Amino acid sequence: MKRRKFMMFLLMMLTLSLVLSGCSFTEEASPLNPQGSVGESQLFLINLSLGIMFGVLAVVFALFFYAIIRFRRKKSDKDYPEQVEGSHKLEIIWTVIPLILITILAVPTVIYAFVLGEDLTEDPDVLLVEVVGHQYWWEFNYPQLDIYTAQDLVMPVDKTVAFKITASDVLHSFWIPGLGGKMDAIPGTENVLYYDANTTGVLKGKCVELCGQSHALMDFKAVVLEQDEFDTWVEDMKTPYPEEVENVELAEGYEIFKNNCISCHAIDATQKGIFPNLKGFANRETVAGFKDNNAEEIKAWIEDPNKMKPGVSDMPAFENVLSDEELDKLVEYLQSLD
Ligand code: HEC
Ligand SMILES: [Cu+2]
Repeated sequence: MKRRKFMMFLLMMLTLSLVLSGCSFTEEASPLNPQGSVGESQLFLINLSLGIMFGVLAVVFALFFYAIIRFRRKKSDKDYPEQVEGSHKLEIIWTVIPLILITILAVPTVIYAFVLGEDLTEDPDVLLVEVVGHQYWWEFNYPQLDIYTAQDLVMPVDKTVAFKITASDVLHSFWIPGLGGKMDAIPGTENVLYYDANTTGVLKGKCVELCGQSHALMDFKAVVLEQDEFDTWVEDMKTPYPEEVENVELAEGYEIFKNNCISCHAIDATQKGIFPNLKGFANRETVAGFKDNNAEEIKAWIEDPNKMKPGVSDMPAFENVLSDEELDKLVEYLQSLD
């Protein structure tokens, strides 16, 4: 019976450790699988401190088990064992060893704290991105390139990208787990952070400060491109959407957009608006930062943003404003915004 209880206990512990570890067995970029030098430095610090901790743990447990087995009370023991007190040698050993370990831990930690905390936003060789957190979306501005965009953070591979991070309403926090640590986005304050990516691809980004009802849906994507693809993206973003739309279907959609949406959504990336700039929307990974970018989701979003993202207060619902046909035309138009 006792044995069964023990096995149950083991099983519970195993399950718990799996749950706590998030069961992440994928190859996805994460702090434990970083895709850039910042994340790699931080992983080194994590491994170093874990290594030292496990080393200490192993030694302490080994001594502990040795002591309880070797000095276990025997049947023949009638008295207390001989009581000893004070040992210069031992005291020096257990003072000096921790000092050495703390030093090994402290030196790289302090060095990296300064290196990773450096403000590179004035450096002409880095790409500067201004990040603004809003309930519940991300604005990304590229002042050097005169580009204003949202939700997809497009960046070139193997290049340092410096971020100036702030917020427009409440506290948010900017984080791309695959690239490195996070940084608070605070209204009225500009925090700085930098990342670099060493592989191309799409990485997950998140808001990591509880900021309201849809905090958990305040996601974005970091799209890492080869330098030449990035240059093409910049060029595309700077090409204005034609004033006159030739395609008849699209022209109708554009008309509906002009009447209902353009007061909030710019479609010219060189124009800073107050709400998400929709230039390049067709190429975005997601709708509203977290839904697959397809016609169905776009339509559902326009019909009622609040249904998808509870608490969105700035974008009205259009399900009772526009007809089904108008919505379809609008979706088609949005899908032409490249
Ligand atoms: C009063 C301002 C306002 C109006 C009008 C408005 N929107 Fe929005 N829209 C927003 C805001 C704010 C968001 C971001 C909400 C969020 O994600 O939290 C948004 C988000 C979006 C997104 C998602 C953008 C992305 O990159 O994922 C789309 C698409 C969109 N709106 C389309 C439209 C269309 C189409 C219309 C017109 C029928 C429209 N909006 C009208 C304020 C507005
Ligand atoms: Cu947030």
